[in-house]
Amino acid sequence: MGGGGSKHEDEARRQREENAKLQAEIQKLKDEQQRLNDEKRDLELKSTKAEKAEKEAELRRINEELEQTKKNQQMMEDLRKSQEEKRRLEEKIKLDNFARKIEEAARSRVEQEVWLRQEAEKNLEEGIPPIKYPTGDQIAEKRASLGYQEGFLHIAITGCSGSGKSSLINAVRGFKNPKTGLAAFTSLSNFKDAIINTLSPNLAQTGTSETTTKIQRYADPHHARRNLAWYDVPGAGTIRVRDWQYFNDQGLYIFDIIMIAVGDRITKTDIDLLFHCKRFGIPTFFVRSKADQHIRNDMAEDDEADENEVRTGYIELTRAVFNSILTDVGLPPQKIYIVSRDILRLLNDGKGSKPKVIIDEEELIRDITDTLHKWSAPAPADA
Ligand SMILES: Nc1nc2c(ncn2[C@@H]2O[C@H](COP(=O)(O)OP(=O)(O)O)[C@@H](O)[C@H]2O)c(=O)[nH]1
Ligand SMILES: [Mg+2]
Repeated sequence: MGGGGSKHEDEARRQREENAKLQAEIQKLKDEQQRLNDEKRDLELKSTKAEKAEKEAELRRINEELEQTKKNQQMMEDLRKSQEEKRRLEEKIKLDNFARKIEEAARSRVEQEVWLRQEAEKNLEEGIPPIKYPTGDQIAEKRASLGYQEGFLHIAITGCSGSGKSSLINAVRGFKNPKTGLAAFTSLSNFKDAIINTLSPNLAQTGTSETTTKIQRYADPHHARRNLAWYDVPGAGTIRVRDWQYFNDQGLYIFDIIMIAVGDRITKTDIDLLFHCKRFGIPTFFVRSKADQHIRNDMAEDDEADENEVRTGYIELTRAVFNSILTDVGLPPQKIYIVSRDILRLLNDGKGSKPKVIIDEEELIRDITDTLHKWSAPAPADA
């Protein structure tokens, strides 16, 4: 070997090379460390990000839950408030209704008294003899003789002779009129009917001449109306006495309800009856019977008449006439029930057939039944 290199130089070179190697090694390690550090930082960064996101999500969820709970609480509170408000309103309505009822009762008592006083003064001025009112004894006597029973609703049907009173009494109880006279003997079954009818005190006798001479009481076969007593009163027009005397003689003042039947036209007698009922504070049902007959008659007057139109015209005219009469004589407005015997019977005979044409028959029955229920219902204890 070129011998020129000293041992010392070799050593130095080797040392340098060794050094350089070490340096490279160190650098490599440093790089590695750097890489690891970076990786570590990266990893750390990533994991904190994920953790943070998770924490945030958790936080959001908690917030949402909190929000929801708050909302629920608010809803419950609102609900409670509105229920309380409703209860308060209901309470108020109940009290208002009660107050109104008392006020109405008081007002109608006062109105009735004022009306009676005015009437008495007017009669005095016009020289009309004062109305005679029954004494307590007379009332008790009439009640006993007519079979007035506490807890029963007593309805008298009055009106002129032939106005259809007895037919109404039969029909509202679901019965046909008894066959009488010649008609009873036209067939064997009619004959049988006639015998049954004669023997049956349950049917009100009907006919063109007045058949009722004294007040008759009839029970109602309907279970729902078992506390209703019907009374057939002799025709008002048949007795020639002062109008109030008829009312007093028949003892009409003892009745709970008076039904006035009008057949063909409204007469002074019918209006007098309305006045008497008002004097005695007795509610009335004003009934225009025989509607079928009237409509048939109107139809006969015009060949081209349309039945529906004729019926509508008849109903409107009847109501208008009645209203204008009431206004003229100074009576408060009230309903007029337009009915036909046969329709009333079909609605009440329990066979369930529904007549095609109903005018006021259903309403009449409903209003009577309602009146009965109000009558027999015990007074509410709390209102
Ligand atoms: N077509 C028809 N005839 C009736 C009606 N109501 C009663 N009548 C008849 O009118 C007549 C007198 O009836 P009635 O009930 O005896 O009258 P009252 O004298 O008031 O009792 C009788 O021939 C009944 O058949 C009805 O709604 N339609
Ligand atoms: Mg009669």
